[in-house]
Amino acid sequence: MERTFIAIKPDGVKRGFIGKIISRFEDKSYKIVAMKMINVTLEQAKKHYAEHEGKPFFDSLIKYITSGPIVAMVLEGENVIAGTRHIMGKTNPNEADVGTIRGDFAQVKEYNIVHGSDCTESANREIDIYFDKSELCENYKTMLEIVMEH
Ligand code: IDP
Ligand code: MG
Repeated sequence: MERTFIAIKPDGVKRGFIGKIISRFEDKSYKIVAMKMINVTLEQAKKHYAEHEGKPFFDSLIKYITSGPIVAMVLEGENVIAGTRHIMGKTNPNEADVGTIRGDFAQVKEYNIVHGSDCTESANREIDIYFDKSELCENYKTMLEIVMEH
């Protein structure tokens, strides 16, 4: 089963959308394997966004992601990487469809309230940046998993 790293960015936390954003993923029955609220360190931020180093918005992006706590999550499910990016909508909230998180809750490309990994390699890399193996809750089954066993 595929896993992804999701983060509610500092603007999502400050604007009080933690519950609403998590609900979008829970509604789809993705399994929450790990979740915590943390202050991103400069080192974590630079590692996370290494692919954007050198771009005009890089410094501002690092400042943004370290500007307050994020809610970090590991979600699991069938094609969860593509599925969560679909639920989040396009990077630019003005191009994101209505009904997506970014389309419904954000206005500006930079401050788009949520992050999701874009491929398996990114997911594994990002999960490693934010979570210790011991923080992944692998000792429970969702109702969906229980039902699918029967
Ligand atoms: P993604 O978050 O949809 O995967 P990326 O291209 O990986 O989009 O960009 C990472 C983050 O950097 C975006 O979510 C957004 O916060 C910020 N960002 C991306 N492109 C721009 C830009 O052109 N101007 C300002 N910020 C940007
Ligand atoms: Mg990205």
